[in-house]
Parts: sequence; structure tokens; C-alpha cells
Amino acid sequence: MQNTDSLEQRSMIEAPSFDVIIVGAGFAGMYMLHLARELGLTATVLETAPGVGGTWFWNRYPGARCDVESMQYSYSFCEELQQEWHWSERYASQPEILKYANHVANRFDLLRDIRFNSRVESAIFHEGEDVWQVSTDGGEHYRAKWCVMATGCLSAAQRPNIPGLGTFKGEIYHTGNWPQEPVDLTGRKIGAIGTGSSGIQVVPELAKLAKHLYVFQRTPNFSIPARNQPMDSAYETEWKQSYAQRRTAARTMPAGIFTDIGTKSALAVSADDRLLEYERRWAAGGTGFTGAYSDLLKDEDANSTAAEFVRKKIREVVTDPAVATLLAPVDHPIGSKRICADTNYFSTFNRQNVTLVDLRSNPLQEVSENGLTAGSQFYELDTLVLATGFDAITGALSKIDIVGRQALTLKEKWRDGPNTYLGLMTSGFPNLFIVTGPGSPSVLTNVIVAIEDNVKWIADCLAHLKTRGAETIEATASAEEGWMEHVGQAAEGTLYTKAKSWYLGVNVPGKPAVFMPYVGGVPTYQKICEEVAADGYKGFVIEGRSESLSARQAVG
Ligand code: N01
Repeated sequence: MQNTDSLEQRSMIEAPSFDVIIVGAGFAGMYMLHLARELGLTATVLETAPGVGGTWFWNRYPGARCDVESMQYSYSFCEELQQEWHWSERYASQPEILKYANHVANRFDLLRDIRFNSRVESAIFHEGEDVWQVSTDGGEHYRAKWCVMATGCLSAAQRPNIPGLGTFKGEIYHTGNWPQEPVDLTGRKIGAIGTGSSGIQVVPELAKLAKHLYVFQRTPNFSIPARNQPMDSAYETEWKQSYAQRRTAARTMPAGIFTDIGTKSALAVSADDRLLEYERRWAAGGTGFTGAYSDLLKDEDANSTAAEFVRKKIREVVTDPAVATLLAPVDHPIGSKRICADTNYFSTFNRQNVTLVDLRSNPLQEVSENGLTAGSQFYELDTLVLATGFDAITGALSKIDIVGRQALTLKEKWRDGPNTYLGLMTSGFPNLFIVTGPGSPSVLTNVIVAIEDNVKWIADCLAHLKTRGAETIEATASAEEGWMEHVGQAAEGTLYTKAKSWYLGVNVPGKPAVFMPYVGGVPTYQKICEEVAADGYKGFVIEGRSESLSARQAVG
């Protein structure tokens, strides 16, 4: 025991030391590395995967595609980058997004400071030294003053706890953790579980390959046709001629997406006008559908006008009325769960080789060696595709043993739900930054905008700390309490809390039901973040080494 301890201590002392350790080489981690370097800081990125891209590295299931237009789902920080890159489709596919991520990594020479195949297992704050010690599954240790968690909101795949799943003799694939080598599903009897965004994208592709596809649905979801198409060159030119202005305009919109948002109440216009507007948005395609009126996510009556329009569309597309009824969501307001964008999802159920199995009336009993039993029916299967989602927003963080002051673990601190100040830091964990953390707009936005704004804020903060010669920055408990109260109140005024969604964490057994993202929108949130910084980082305690102990005692 003593030997192991001293070995551990020695490797700790010899551990490579950096100004900043960044966990994750997705879009957040890559940009953080770029800005840390610009500040003259030494930085390294630790990444589980063998390549960059984060969630886009892992979600390589057939049909994986972004639901934010590609002209917007990209970095805005470099004019040359956004001018030189060409997107081939209105909505980029996963392979193209991954190609873009690799292009960025090469263009900014990021790879030399990324350690791949390195899963971070623990991050421990050493109070005496004000240093984070970060350790990986390969037994490597690193030390840094600042630690940035760029671990992503949708990066911890959630495997369902279905009895007998381990006994299945066929292949099991999770959409959020799809194999890197090609998978041939031609002629298979496939069972797909889950009908969220991932399920809705993968199902039409599986149907084209399968001998027979059974879609096991517990809850139907609202989906709008994506109307994906090859990039229109005039549209691309239009964007590129005024890219900077459009990016600025996008940041004035709640979701950070440059789009037309209705300013009227859905109930303030005639039924005919409403129908025209919904038809126009349905024909245009994409998730902008719920931006038709200002109160669709606030007022149940307004919402039901849009929900009923989509249900009617489903009934028009699906030829079997019983199947159409099962596919039409009735248990939540439209948009209160993340709305989906699809390509031929509903019409896929008109195919002879596709069967919808309603798990509400035929509960999933068990998986066995050769298939699955739902209700009293056994379905023989070769392959199971789990499109069962993520332990969202906090899942990647809770997989790491993060230990702050006085040996407090983040898991323990967040036992009843995550608490942060601005989603960026959490008290008791000095010098630990979170990109798109709980309490920030994150998943309710074009996440690249949310990432860029958070990372820039962190970089500006690091520059400020460097100038001051500060050793630590830490959110105060009272600032955090005030912020979380504001986050909760903002959600209460909306319909988001009316759905059992991963926004609330209810898809993960035992996870506290707390609405995690900040619904205040990009402009409001960004203004608050900027004001906090301009006000000398109000709500944070910044300490130099000599001040450290006394200041902390004063705060405590
Ligand atoms: O996950 P989900 P997702 N038995 O949690 C079902 C983003 N994304 O990966 O609703 C049976 O939405 C579950 O059923 P229920 C996007 O933000 C974006 O699809 O709990 N069923 C549900 O149907 C999205 O919102 C893109 O009753 C079980 C499904 O699995 C987020 O990722 C593409 C089950 C999970 O749906 C997550 O989407 C893909 C069980 N035991 C993802 N457990 C684009 O950009 C779970 N389910 C387009």
C-alpha cells in the first residue's frame, strides 16, 4: 500500500504542468485551446476519443445530421475560416461536420496539444498549492492552475436499463456511441428503441436497409420536415457577403440563430392567417417552425394551435389511421421537448417492412438471446439500435471524480441538482470553468454560439486574472444561489416544464428533476455575463496567493 502511495505521489510531482487543462476536444475544447494559446498560456487538451469533434465524433449513426443550418452551425471567430469553408448541404451531415472539425484542428495547428485516447477520470483541487491535478484512465497525471471542462451537454450516452439486454446475441448499437468502423445492416431484422431526435433521424435510414424494422416507441415526438437540400450557391454567397453582420444579428435572437421570429401572439391573428403561417413554415422546413408566434412556448392555448397543425400533418402523411394516431404526440406541448427535424420520418411508417410497436400499451418486458418481448409479443431480432438519448448537461461531468475545496465532490454538491453561477463556475471549485454548463442557455441555442460566447468569456477572465497576478477565482455561494433562483424562475414562466424531458433530467433514473438550461436567451444571458465581467467579476472572489486564506475566511 505504502509503495503504491509513494509511486502515486512521485508521479504526481513529476506530472507535466500547464497553465490550463482543457477536458474535451469538441468545438468548445478546440476553441478554448486556440484562445489559451493566444493569451500565451500553456495548455493541453485531454480527450477520450482518438479524434476531435466531441459529440460529432461519436454520433455517427446513419442519418446523423445537424438541425441548425450549416451556414450558422460553424465557428464565427475567424472571418477567413467562415469564408473558405464550403458546406455542401443546407443541414450538414455528421461526416461533413467531423471533416470541418478536423479542418479547424489542422488550420489552427491544434493537434499537437491534444492528447487523444485519454479519458479523464478525476480532477482534484489541491488547496495548499491552488493547483488542479487531473488524472486519466491511462494512469497519466497532469497539473494545471486552471481547468476548463469542455465536456459537452450531449456526450454521455444513456443506455437503458432493460432486463436481459446483456443476454442478446445480436449486435447492439447506441446512436450516441456508434462504431467507428462501417456497420452493414443490410437484410437484418432490426429493433430500434427510442423516438427522440436520434431515433427520428436513424429510423428512415434503417428502414432502407432492414429486412424488417420494428420501431419501439414509448413517447411520440413532434417533428418538422428538415427539407434538407444541396447548398444553394446564391444563398451561400448571400451569407458570405455579410457573414459578420449576420453572426452579430444571430446573437440578438434568443436561440442565437439568425431567423425570422414572429412577434405576435398566435391568438391575436385569425385562424386563416395562422394556418397560412404554419403552412409557410412547414414548407420551409426546420425547427424554426416554433418561432411562428411569440407565445408558442409560453401559452398552452397558443401552443395547441401549432401542435394540432402538426398532428394533422402526421395524419395526412401516415396512411394507417391507427399508426398515425400512435405517432401524433398528445402528452406534451410542441417545443417543450426539443423539437425534431426529420427526413421522411412519418412516411417511413407507410413501408411494408416497418412496424410501429407502441410500448405504452405493450410495455417492454425483456430482451432475450434472439429478440425482445413487448406486451405478450416476441419480436425476433438480429440487431438492436438504442436511440435512447443522453445523461444530458451534467452526465459527462458526473462521470469524472471532481473534487474541490475541503474534499467536496461535485457529485455530492450537485446531489439535489446542479448549482452554478452563470453556468460557468460552481462555488467550492475554484479555477474550474464549465463551458455550456447547467444554468447557461446551452442546449436551447445554436450551441456553437453558446460555446463561443462562454469560451471567449473564460479567456477574457483568464487574461484579467493573469494581469492581476491572481491565483484563484471562485463563484460565491450567494451569487450562485441568486443565479439558480433566476434560472428556475425563468423556466417557470414557460411551457418547458410541462414535458418529461432530458432538459429536466427525468430520462435518467435517480437524477434530480431540475430544469437545467437557462431559458433567458442568448442576448440576455450574454449581457449579464458581460456586465458581471465589467463590474470586476461581480459574484466571484478573486484572490492573490498572499490574500488567499484571509479573503476566503472573510467570504466563508
Ligand atoms: O434522445 P432523447 P436523442 N424504453 O432523450 C426513449 C440532440 N440531437 O438522442 O420519451 C423505451 O430525445 C425515450 O422515450 P421517452 C437533440 O438536442 C440533435 O434522440 O422517455 N424507450 C425517447 O423516445 C436531442 O433532443 C440532433 O418515453 C426509451 C428516446 O429513447 C438530444 O440530442 C440529432 C427507454 C430518447 O430520446 C437527444 O436526442 C440527435 C426505454 N428504457 C440528437 N429509454 C440534431 O441535431 C429511453 N427511451 C438533429
